[in-house]
Amino acid sequence: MEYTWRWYGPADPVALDDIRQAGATGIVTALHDIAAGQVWTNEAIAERKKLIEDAPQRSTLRWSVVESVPVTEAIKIGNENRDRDIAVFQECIHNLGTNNIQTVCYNFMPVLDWTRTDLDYHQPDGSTALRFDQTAFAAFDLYILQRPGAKQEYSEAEQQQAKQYADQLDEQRAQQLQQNIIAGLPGSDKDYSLQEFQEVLDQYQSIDEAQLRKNLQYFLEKVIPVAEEAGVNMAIHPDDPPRPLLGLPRVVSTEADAHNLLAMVDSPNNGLTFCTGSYGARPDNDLTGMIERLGNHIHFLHLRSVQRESNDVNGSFYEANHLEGSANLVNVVKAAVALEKEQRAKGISDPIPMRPDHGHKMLDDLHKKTNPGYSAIGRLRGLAELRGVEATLKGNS
Ligand code: DNO
Repeated sequence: MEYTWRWYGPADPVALDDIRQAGATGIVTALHDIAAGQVWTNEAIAERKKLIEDAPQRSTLRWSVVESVPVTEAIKIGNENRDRDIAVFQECIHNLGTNNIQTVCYNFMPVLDWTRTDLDYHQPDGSTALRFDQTAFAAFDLYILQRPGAKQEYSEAEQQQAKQYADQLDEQRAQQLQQNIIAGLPGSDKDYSLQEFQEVLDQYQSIDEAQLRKNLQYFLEKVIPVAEEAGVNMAIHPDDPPRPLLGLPRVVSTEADAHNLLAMVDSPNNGLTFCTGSYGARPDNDLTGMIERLGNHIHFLHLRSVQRESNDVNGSFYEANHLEGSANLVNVVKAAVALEKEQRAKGISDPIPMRPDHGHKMLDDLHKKTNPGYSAIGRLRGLAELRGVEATLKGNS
């Protein structure tokens, strides 16, 4: 595996020099300062690449993966602006290929990207983790956002629990919950107010799961040929959490969804980001089996383990240490190593880029400003543990 690290650009509190010391050689980043729907010019890409790669006298980093090129709501909704926005997306892919960046992560989650309710969930060892609490989320949906139609999506018992939860929130905690859900996480392209948020949700009123799949297919049919020509591997990130939220459909949550996506456009460039944290939040996703079956369509690995708090597909979960939690990352790394071996036999010698996804806030992280999930030391621990697993499996430790 190629060891990579997500970097949010020059404003990231974890600097490129820190990343060099963490043992990563690949950088995963995006031009976060360019709004969704705007072109990433050749010049802007080249400039960022230079910043990452030109560091004389120091060990080298390369810009390995883009995470993410944003897909606009117009594309996901399929409205009158989608062709304009797809043309921009195509141009971004073309320009990234020109700059020799060959892996592009993106996602097709309506409105919200990844979502958590608690960004500082205390762990017994004193570190803090990210958590998705289904009851807190329902409390937000039913009693803070007060989304029309929300009630039908929760059972009586869930509504009652959510009500109890909402009743004990003071103003500040209610505000915090709202902030965490709709504006708290790095990488999403928008900060919505509650009202704006509801307005965007409303635009999805007529978009059900089948329609969202059609819109994804339309997008892929236009984008994958451009990616083929540019030599870029497209890697869709799964839904996080992997289930519909707020009445919005989600279509990249399960193994069947992944196969469905690959069948939409048959091309090696039409591939996946295999995120063990996102897929692993569902008990019915068999992670190692998925790696075996999805095989060389996996262009990028996000390795982390969530602890599921119940066996329910809609259950709560928190992010465990990388070698703990519900996913068995030793088996996952084993499957990834086997996949690379298989690929080498077919003449594909490039290792699969992997990043330690998320990490606890721990040690010095606890006293610093960090991007939620993207602390330096928590991820350093994760990367070190995963490298150790790989080295042991390969017998070169
Ligand atoms: C979640 C996050 C991200 C995010 C992607 C989607 O799991 O850390 O990986 O969802 O950037 O494109």
